[in-house]
Amino acid sequence: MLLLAGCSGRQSALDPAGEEAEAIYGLFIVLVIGGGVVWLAVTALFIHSARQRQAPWTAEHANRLIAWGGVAFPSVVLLLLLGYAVWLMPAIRPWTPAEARTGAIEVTGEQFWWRIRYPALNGQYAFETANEIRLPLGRPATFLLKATDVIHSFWIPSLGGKMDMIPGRTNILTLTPTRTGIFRAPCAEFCGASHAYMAFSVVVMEESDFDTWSRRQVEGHPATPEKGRLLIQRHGCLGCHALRGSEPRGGTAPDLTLIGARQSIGAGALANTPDNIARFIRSPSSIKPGAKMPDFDMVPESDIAEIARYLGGLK
Ligand code: HEC
Ligand SMILES: [Cu+2]
Repeated sequence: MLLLAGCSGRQSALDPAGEEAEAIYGLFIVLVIGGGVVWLAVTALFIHSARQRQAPWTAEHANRLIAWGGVAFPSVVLLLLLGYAVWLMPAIRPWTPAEARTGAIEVTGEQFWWRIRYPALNGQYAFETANEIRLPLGRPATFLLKATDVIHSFWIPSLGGKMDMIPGRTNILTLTPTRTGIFRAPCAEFCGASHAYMAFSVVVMEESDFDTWSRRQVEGHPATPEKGRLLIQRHGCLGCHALRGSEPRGGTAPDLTLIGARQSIGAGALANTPDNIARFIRSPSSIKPGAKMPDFDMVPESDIAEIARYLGGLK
């Protein structure tokens, strides 16, 4: 029972919150119970025959046992399992972008963070964000999975199976959330020194909350002449990061437009607090080895605090 308590939670394939995860969970249960029954039956047979202490079997008797127990039985079991898996397959098949009414969310794996682009009607993307995916409850969401540098793997255990992200290729995956909540999705393919610090959060919301959130994202944040924003411009952060409403528009690093509303910073590396944002800016390399952002420990402490306060307030 104590061990079973570990099966629930925001990153567990054994606590499904989506249709595809439920199908995989069902397959898992059938395999565990089926395997358990076979094991018990063989063990019972073994004990039974060991107790009997009969004379050795004739060759004909032994051959019959091999034919039934070693050929017929496994063939039937494997055929049944294959039939079940083939029957299950259409349920976990990806939708083509044309089938998915809502357009497809483009997710790109980068060392060591996730670029996320939401679709607009005109085939462009409506807005870009990073390290957090929000989804409306009950609607199938199709993901176009890409990578820029090395192979990463996209896996939201609570919602479905995993799919590799391969440079130069687009893989498609469709997931349908059936429960609201916040889930964790780790990168599932070793991709470099900070692979273990490469996760994103998935927030499944009621449709009306989702619409409010995406409208906020499209609007971005007004470019008010606040001190924090001016410091971000002055220290050159916008060479890499985009902050919609400000020029220039960098694109090689996570979009910071509404970073204050995210669950975590640094792709799941730290809780999202102004103190942690300051820590990250001062020295990303001490939080994520190999991170592709230089340390900014030469920037005055008061400037970093001001920037962190400003970014934390972008909700
Ligand atoms: C050379 C490009 C570059 C510059 C310049 C740069 N960054 Fe970054 N920054 C990155 C990259 C790449 C990441 C992603 C690191 C990771 O998570 O692996 C990042 C991550 C971040 C994050 C975490 C984002 C998130 O989604 O959690 C914050 C906050 C941040 N940078 C702030 C700043 C600030 C403030 C400055 C200016 C003082 C700055 N950065 C300058 C490249 C840059
Ligand atoms: Cu990775």
